[in-house]
Amino acid sequence: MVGLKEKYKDYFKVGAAVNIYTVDTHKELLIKHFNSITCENETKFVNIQPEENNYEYDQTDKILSFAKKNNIAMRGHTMVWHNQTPDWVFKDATRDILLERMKNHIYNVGKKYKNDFYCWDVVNEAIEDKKDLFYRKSPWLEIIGEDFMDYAFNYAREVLPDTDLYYNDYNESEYPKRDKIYKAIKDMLDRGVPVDGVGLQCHWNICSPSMDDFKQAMEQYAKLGIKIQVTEMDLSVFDFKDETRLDKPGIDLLKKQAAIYKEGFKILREYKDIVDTVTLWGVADDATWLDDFPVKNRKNWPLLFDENHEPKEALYAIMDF
Ligand code: 9MR
Repeated sequence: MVGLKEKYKDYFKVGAAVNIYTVDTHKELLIKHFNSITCENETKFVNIQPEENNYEYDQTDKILSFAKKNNIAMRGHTMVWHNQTPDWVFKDATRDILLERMKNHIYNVGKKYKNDFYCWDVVNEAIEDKKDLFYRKSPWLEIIGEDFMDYAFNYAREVLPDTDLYYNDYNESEYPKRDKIYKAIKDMLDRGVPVDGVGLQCHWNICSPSMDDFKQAMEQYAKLGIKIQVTEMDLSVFDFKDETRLDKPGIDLLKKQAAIYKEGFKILREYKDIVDTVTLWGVADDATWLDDFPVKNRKNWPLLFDENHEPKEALYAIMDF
């Protein structure tokens, strides 16, 4: 079978999230099928700068050396987020102090991987899911104010003139969240803030989003006139509120999953001129964050390769065009 990256070479890069273990355990699949990788946790604030001015780059460097050796591009994830950010960042912070800490972090990590990462998720998940609020409540918003994203992108551009800078979020196809994501980016662009792309996480499940909604969302984001990446795609075999446990997924379920992947990739191919990369949030079903979310310790099968690293229906479905 031809590799995914080969099959999609005229469309977009195909990526996977990795960690320091899966670059060993999943290396055959990574090398054959993927030409972009994202660190699942290693490049987050708490991992990179757990204490002020104490930068830890060893884990990322291990993954980077794997990427370089195998000619795989790397995306950065993520600089400014409400999660996985150590407490010291917000401790006793005034607006000026927090902006200074933000700038230091972005400058340091940006500079370190300047020649290595082709893009960064500069800000992650800043838009609120609930209808009545626009921005998500977070210490970044509360301490700095609504212009915290402007600062983050401007700092990132200062240190990374040639790297694509992304705003990344989930529930990207849901209404009204997609209108809010669109508006937040559009307003930044109108203010001259350097946003090069929108990252759609695409943590989907067997029931949602509908592919009609996804298509409409793509149409809307395309109007921003910037690049689009799918940054964290996977497809849970359970509806979000469903707490069922299964020993293994039935063939019908896997077929349904494959059909959604097929349709999703078909839509993405239609936007190949602006879709830069489509990244899966993991490589194979033996290592997925969904085994612990939203139900703790429940097996899930959301990816394109099974627990034995064999292709699933879903893989064949997205290769069939
Ligand atoms: O997959 C990541 C998991 O290992 C971590 O425990 C979790 C902690 O917040 O973050 C997961 O990755 C998230 C990503 O960084 C941002 N979008 C949602 C992802 C899944 O939670």
